[in-house]
Amino acid sequence: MNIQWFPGHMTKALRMMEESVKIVDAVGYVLDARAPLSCFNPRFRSIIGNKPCVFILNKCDLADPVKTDIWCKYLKENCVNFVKITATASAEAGKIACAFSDITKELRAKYNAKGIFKPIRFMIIGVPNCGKSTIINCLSGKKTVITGDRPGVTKGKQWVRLQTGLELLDTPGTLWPKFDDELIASRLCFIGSVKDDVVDLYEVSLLLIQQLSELYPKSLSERYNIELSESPVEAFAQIAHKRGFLLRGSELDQERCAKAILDDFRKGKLGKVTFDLPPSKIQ
Ligand SMILES: Nc1nc2c(ncn2[C@@H]2O[C@H](COP(=O)(O)OP(=O)(O)OP(=O)(O)O)[C@@H](O)[C@H]2O)c(=O)[nH]1
Ligand SMILES: [Mg+2]
Repeated sequence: MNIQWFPGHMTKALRMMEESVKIVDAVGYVLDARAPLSCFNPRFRSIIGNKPCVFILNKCDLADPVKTDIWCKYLKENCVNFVKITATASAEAGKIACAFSDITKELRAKYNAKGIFKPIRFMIIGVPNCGKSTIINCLSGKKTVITGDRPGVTKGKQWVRLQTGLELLDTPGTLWPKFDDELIASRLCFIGSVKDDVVDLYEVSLLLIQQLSELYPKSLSERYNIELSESPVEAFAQIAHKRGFLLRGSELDQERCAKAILDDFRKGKLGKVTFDLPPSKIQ
């Protein structure tokens, strides 16, 4: 699967993050709970350096709760700071604030001891569309930054000051120039981190069908009322026929059908799904 999407604004964003990390106290690293491993950007490790970092497992409402628990256990065992949330639910703000407060405890104690009042600064990073801006809005209790159900919504850096003394830096979602692993590339497409225009959506939908059939065999048959099939091409054709995605001469309307399947997945209509399991070693 060939993905060519590393636009200039991502190179600029990574450079901006390298600069900005010097003036922040900690990093909030957002992972989509449906594919946490695929959301690890190989460039982020050197950007974060030694800054305290909390992983934010977001979109838990769309993820398989059993696998989310496996991830939480794994992160805990590896002494990684994390919080699992659904950023679209305003009630989750307290959980995020708590996690941010925990990870900056020592720094705040130091400031308090010296009688210094200084805001605590967090930089929020992650692949496109994982919910960075939504998390900032959740914490601020209102729509402060723009969000959207497509990648590349946040274009530049934006500081948001909260009354609680927190300052949050929203950053544009970034990827990396070359994908060596097809599973990772495909999962980033499924969760909408890669722009739909730069990939072959038919190919992406076949990969989605293939992976869902392996991991959640009932999800497609229940949603589309089709027979389970070994072949993704055959399953795709069944869905197109059931849904009437046909062109003249009963040819399949591949583009409309592919978009519909991906859209259903992204809206959670194919059930709560998680593709990635933890690796044997944290990255
Ligand atoms: N179901 C669900 N949707 C979410 C959640 N968090 C964010 N979203 C949705 O995901 C989409 C992307 O959210 P954004 O906050 O714009 O994502 P981002 O990481 O800032 O994206 P870029 O700025 O493009 O990198 C929006 O449609 C949000 O409403 C969540 O926890 N659950
Ligand atoms: Mg954003």
